[in-house]
Amino acid sequence: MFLEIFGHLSLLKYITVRSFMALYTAFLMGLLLGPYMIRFLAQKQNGGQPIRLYGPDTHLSKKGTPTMGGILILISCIGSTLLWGDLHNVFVWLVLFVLVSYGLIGGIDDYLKVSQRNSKGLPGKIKFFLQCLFAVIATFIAIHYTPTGSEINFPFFKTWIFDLGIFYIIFAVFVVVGSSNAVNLTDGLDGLAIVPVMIASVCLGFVAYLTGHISFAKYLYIPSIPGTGELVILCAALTGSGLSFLWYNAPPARIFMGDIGSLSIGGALGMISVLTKHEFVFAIIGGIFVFETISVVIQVTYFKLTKGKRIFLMTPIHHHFEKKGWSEPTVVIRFWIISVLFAILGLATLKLR
Ligand code: 57M
Repeated sequence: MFLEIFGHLSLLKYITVRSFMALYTAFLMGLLLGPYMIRFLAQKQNGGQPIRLYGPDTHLSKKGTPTMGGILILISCIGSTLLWGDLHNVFVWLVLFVLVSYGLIGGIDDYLKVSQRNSKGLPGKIKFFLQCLFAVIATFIAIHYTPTGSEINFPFFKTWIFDLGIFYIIFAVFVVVGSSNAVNLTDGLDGLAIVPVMIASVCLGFVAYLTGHISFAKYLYIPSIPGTGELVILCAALTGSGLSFLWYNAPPARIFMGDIGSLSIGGALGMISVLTKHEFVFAIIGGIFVFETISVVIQVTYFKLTKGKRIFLMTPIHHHFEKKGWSEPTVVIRFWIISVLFAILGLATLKLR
């Protein structure tokens, strides 16, 4: 919005300047709104997030913690993006569309869980159907506006580029929906999901800057997609809002993000990877989300095949380590370390090709 009003100020033309401002604006918005939001949600929810009895005992002490803190992330991220972003950029609107639509799915799910005793929330099939529907709409438009719309690129191999045609939509929907659910599964300990989300957001912002810059893209042999540079502002806003959320989600958490946060942020990250044509690189950068999801797939498959036996003590895998006796902050900080290592590996693939 500021670009439209004060566009004559040359300083505002720089993506770097606006990204910097977007990060700090989102952080301050989230930080200032936080206490009001926590009080409001605690009053409305009267009992907070239901805690499952089947789980690590340490989680029972979390009873009463309000959920749906994702509202804080959405307000500060979207607000800051609208202030500092270029509102004529279709890529920014596509990611905002995923953020809001997935936020609505998660928000309804959370609301049902906290407002009705013993409610399991929105049925899984409806949630999945809506996630797919919104992802199809977003990727359909994305293909139209991206020069290499239906192509997939692989890390390490600069000549491996395949045009999937209309089938690319299936692949892109898998990425967006998969990312959304993977972040959701990861969000099970204080601070566990939001830090890897911020790390992925910074990395994808960097990728968006490179793909949006003709010379850098050519030099690195990565797709050149004019306009994706503007996504850096959104990534910066997401990082800023994530930092403010972490302020209150740091152990012992005063608030959880809820599905309204995890589904929407996960979907948005997936969508950014689709728009920048770096879906596989994102799978490396967000390796911790992939790792958590694979642990659940292995556990559930083995559980069904053996009629009740388990490979891990409990999944998603962070619970396995809790059950082994690691304290919650130990699990969380070690998973952060692994996230940083995945992120460095993911970024290294940009040059190693
Ligand atoms: C939601 N939600 C947290 C909070 C957060 C198929 C199956 C593996 C699905 C999986 C599942 O439902 N996962 C998605 C995970 C819940 O947090 C809420 O949910 C939001 C995210 N969607 O924002 O609102 C609990 O997580 C803890 N928490 C924190 N700090 C945070 O900042 O401590 C969350 C955020 C909160 C709080 O305790 O109540 C969750 O874990 O429920 N299911 C599971 O994750 C369950 N796994 C399971 O049943 N595994 C089985 C296999 C055979 C399926 C097994 O391995 O034996 C676990 N969930 C829980 N306890 N709570 C089991 C243990």
